[in-house]
Amino acid sequence: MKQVRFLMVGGFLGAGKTTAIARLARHYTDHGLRVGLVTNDQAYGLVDTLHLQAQGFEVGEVPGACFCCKFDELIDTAAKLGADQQPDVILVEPVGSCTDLMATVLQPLQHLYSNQYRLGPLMVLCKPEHGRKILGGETGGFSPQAAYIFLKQLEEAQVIVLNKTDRLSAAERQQMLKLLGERFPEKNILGASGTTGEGFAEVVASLEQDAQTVESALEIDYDIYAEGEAALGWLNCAAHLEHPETTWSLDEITQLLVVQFSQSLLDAKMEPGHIKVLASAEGSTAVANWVASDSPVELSAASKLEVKTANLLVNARAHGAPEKLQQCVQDSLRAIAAKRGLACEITSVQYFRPGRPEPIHRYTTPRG
Ligand SMILES: Nc1nc2c(ncn2[C@@H]2O[C@H](COP(=O)(O)OP(=O)(O)OP(=O)(O)O)[C@@H](O)[C@H]2O)c(=O)[nH]1
Ligand SMILES: [Mg+2]
Repeated sequence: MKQVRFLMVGGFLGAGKTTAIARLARHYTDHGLRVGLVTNDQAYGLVDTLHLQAQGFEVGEVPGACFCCKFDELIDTAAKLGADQQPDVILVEPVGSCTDLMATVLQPLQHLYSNQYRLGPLMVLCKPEHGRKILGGETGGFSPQAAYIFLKQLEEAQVIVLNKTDRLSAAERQQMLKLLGERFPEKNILGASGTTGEGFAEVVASLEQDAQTVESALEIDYDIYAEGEAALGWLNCAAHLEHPETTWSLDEITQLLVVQFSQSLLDAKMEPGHIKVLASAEGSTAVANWVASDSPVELSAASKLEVKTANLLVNARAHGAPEKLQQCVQDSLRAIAAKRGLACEITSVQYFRPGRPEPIHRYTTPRG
């Protein structure tokens, strides 16, 4: 039986997982390999799924809880990729607030499905915007428990990638690599940029190794982990925007919305993990993102479209109460719509604090 390469790329909210996975998927496709992707979220209506599909990739989605709690769904979703012809490589993106993935997902997969999948090393991206502070002993605007998750993600990595190096000065990059090296002296640590491709040859080479056997599971306190996740407000929402007569720039409004969210969250003192909006119309998409209180809002994908109507998907994760997050998002949507004379209808919304992770499997020692 053909063994499909199974690669997981983790890392904190907004670390650049989806961007890196898209780059890796393009790399493998360019080399003649068939690629399938799997996304994951605590809620439904994922920006990442639509964003990756818009780039032409085949994407399976596991919504509603993290992979460890939905292990069987991950297996079913991965098995359905490629329909009549299996992919050669499956790239998997876990939720950015998840950790202990080695013990709860990868080891069980290796043990139970070794005839189907060949595991690569667990790669974890270090988000520089919060990493600099958290590795320096601060909490980066989050609760100490959420900062604990950030560090546990890196601790269980087999390859750590300091991502977004294009955004760092040589001195900042050196300082972050030094901090990572001091804290994780045994690990393979690389620097790369999912956006520019700098350092990606090394990233690809490191993924060619097989996963190393882990002698014991990550030492982790599930009470702290659960508190860390529950300190985050989580919101997924869908909306429709329309102007009865004139066209408007999809890119400009998408970016303006995230700028408005960012101002509202700054006023509420809610540190963003990742606020992202995907707007779609006429088969094209625009995506705007905000990943840290001291970073600018970015239009990461432009549509260059002038439209009269568009559908929006908002995925927002920030430190603080989900009710406050919902208020900020709703008020911002209404404010921008009113300013531009647009009719805005919110068609669905889910907001909550993530529940305690309850893994289906947890392997504490390797199993043959
Ligand atoms: N400058 C720069 N920006 C990047 C890089 N990688 C990602 N970004 C930006 O960081 C933001 C978040 O990127 P994503 O790839 O969506 O991050 P993610 O880890 O998938 O986010 P979640 O799925 O929400 O946890 C977007 O604005 C990206 O354009 C990079 O290497 N350099
Ligand atoms: Mg993502």
